[in-house]
Amino acid sequence: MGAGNEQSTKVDNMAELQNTAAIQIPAPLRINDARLKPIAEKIMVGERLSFDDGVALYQSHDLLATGWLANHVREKRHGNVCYFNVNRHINPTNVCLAHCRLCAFGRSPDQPGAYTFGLEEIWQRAAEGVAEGATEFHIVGGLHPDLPFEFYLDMIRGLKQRFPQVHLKAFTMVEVGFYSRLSKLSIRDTLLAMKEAGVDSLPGGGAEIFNPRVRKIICDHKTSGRMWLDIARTAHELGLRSNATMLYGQIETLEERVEHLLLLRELQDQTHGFVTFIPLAFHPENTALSHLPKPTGFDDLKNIAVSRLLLDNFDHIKAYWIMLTPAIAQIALRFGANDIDGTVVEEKIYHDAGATTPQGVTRAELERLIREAGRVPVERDTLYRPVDRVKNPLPPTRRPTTLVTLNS
Ligand code: V47
Repeated sequence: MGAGNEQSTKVDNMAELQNTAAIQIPAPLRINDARLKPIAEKIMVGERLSFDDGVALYQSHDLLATGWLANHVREKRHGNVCYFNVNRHINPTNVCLAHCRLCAFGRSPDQPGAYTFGLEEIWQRAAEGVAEGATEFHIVGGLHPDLPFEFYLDMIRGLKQRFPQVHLKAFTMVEVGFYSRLSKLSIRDTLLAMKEAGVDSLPGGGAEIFNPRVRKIICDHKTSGRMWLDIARTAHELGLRSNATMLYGQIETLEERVEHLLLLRELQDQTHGFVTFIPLAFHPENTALSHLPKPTGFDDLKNIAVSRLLLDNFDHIKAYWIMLTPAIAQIALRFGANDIDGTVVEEKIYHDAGATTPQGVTRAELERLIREAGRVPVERDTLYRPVDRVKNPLPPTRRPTTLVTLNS
């Protein structure tokens, strides 16, 4: 039987079904948890959600209704498009003074596994990224006690000089706070020096959970939540856009998650400087909190959906595949996320904490993941401008040895 005939049979069957009184085509949104009904009404008319709405969404087990609502918002903003980028993570050092209990990446200077790359080595890694078509370097590292601020500025200047076409997304608010203390410059002057050297935007890390109760336990020596927000505000005022994150699944309460999201929403109302929000699931392995359970897929999808619904002034919600696993990241594209991050290539922070995902994927693999989820892959740069590979063709393929295909 030809495809056309199959089609007409399907249509006839559908008409038949609709004429049968006993069988009803289900309504597109089915809400089982009555507490979500008034929230759904608000969302459908574009009304802003409150703190209590956020807590109710987190408390609800009606994940399909929450996901449907988040997907509705996501499709209204972005249609069927899912963004990805070709990027390269560079972590110049894992030597870190902070010793956060949440972290498996940081090392004392004399601890086995401690490393610090020299400038030439960093530029070499960057050159490999460029050979793979990277449009972005994502640069974050530990708070090294002995490297001067000039080292980081030289690194950035060297990258900009060698690869002026590549966007430098470098240094979290926590690193900025540390460099400011190190160099005895104000936060504003530290950011200005970074910008002058060639930093184009800032990644969203180090936000964890802003509430001081949580920070005291998971990262007590780190920049406070208030300070993180102040540094982000200053960066935005200076024209440096940034991302934002939330580390969920450690010891925080649902109320503390909502408080965190609403603080980001409040700042975004004022500066419009945040580009994308990335919920990050805590990976406990090899950390001082290794007794805590691993995040569940249910909680991962709920965090994607609730952040899409609460952060009504953020354009983009990213499902970071490294942290979620490609399988959950794919489903997240139907629960509110419109971005799956990038090729990454050499991820250390999550892999030191026991992540079992590959350290990087090819562009083709990312596109396949997105297409299989029924979305249209669009390669973007860091600021979500589409990358035209006709005008800027990919370099001849040179698959690095660190790459693993997802189904291998
Ligand atoms: O700041 C650290 C988190 C962040 C662990 O801006 C951990 O585009 C889980 O911020 N388990 C770094 N999480 C990653 C990050 C990021 C990732 C992808 C894209 C962007 C972006 C930013 O990872 C840290 C911290 O919050 N982290 N240790 C751990 N054991």
